[in-house]
Amino acid sequence: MTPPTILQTSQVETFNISAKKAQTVKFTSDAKDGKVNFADWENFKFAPIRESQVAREMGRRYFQDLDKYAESDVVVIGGGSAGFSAAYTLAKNRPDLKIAIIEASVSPGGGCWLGGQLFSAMVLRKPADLFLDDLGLEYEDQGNYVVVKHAALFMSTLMSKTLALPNVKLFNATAVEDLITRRDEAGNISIAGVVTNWAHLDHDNQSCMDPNTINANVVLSACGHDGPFGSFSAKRSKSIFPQDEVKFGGMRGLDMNKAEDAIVKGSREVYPGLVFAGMELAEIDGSNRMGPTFGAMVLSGVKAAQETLNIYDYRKEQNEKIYGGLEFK
Ligand code: AHZ
Repeated sequence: MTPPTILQTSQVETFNISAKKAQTVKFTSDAKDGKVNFADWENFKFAPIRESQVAREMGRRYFQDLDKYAESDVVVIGGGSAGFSAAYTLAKNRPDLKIAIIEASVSPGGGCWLGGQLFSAMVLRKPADLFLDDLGLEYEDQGNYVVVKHAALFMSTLMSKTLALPNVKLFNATAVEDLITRRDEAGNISIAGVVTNWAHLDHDNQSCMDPNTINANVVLSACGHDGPFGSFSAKRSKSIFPQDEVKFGGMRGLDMNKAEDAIVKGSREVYPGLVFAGMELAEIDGSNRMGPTFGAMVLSGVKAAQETLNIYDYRKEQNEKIYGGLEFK
């Protein structure tokens, strides 16, 4: 076999030099002297750093966030299109509330990085275009529906707008393993937070790996439809609220027209302190799936956020009563 040809440095340089044409790269960001010029590559140098500085900047902030969000106002489970739309709406409308998003995957976004069958464009039926306007996202108007040129453009914009809000913290690579429950004097159970763990722990080789907890006045679950990860809270609720009539109808077949209205209208507090949004709700209500049209995921998040705010003060008061009026910050 002929060995691969390895170019000598001089050959690479010769090639580059013959292909080069001087170009100016412009940045208008935080220029100190009126211009940013990375192009002086000969004299290019990063400012110095010690490795421990990097380690401490990351570690300190993460542990400060764990401390701050151990008492969250609302926990959103699942960072897909419904979960992020809900978190964005909540955090924007109530800057006084601390919103934690718990996402099992390292890469948040759920099933919303592509349209259907791995195609790029994303279809949203009106009136979901109003949400896109709020995000400042461009789309093609096709009458009854709009098209965003790439689902990833939608998801990354929604994510960046949400994560830039000062009252939101995303804990990704973190799974909700259970729900915190409370029983009031009358014996009624409500949800008062989540039980978490690193998502990538190898539970199979350890006898016990105790989890961590986050208290919250309302939990908003948007874990997606059933599958290896999906519909976690819906499944767990079956044994937490066994006295309730079983609310786990199982998602029905695809019907875009029926499915989208049903999911948005049905987004609500299903169990005390536990609001559902997105496709997890289809599993509870036994409603249809809609496949690759995303208006319902977005507006289900908006409706679920509104339902959360409607019950928030009541659930907070109830939570504090259980602790004899103690307030938690
Ligand atoms: O990783 C999951 C995903 O990002 C995350 N998740 C699930 N269980 C979790 C747990 N702890 C933390 N126990 C968890 N995170 O929840 C996210 C769900 O996102 P998704 O995009 O799957 O759900 P969605 O309801 O926001 O959007 C669903 C969109 C549709 S509709 C549809 C169809 O009709 O066929 N298919 C999809 C994917």
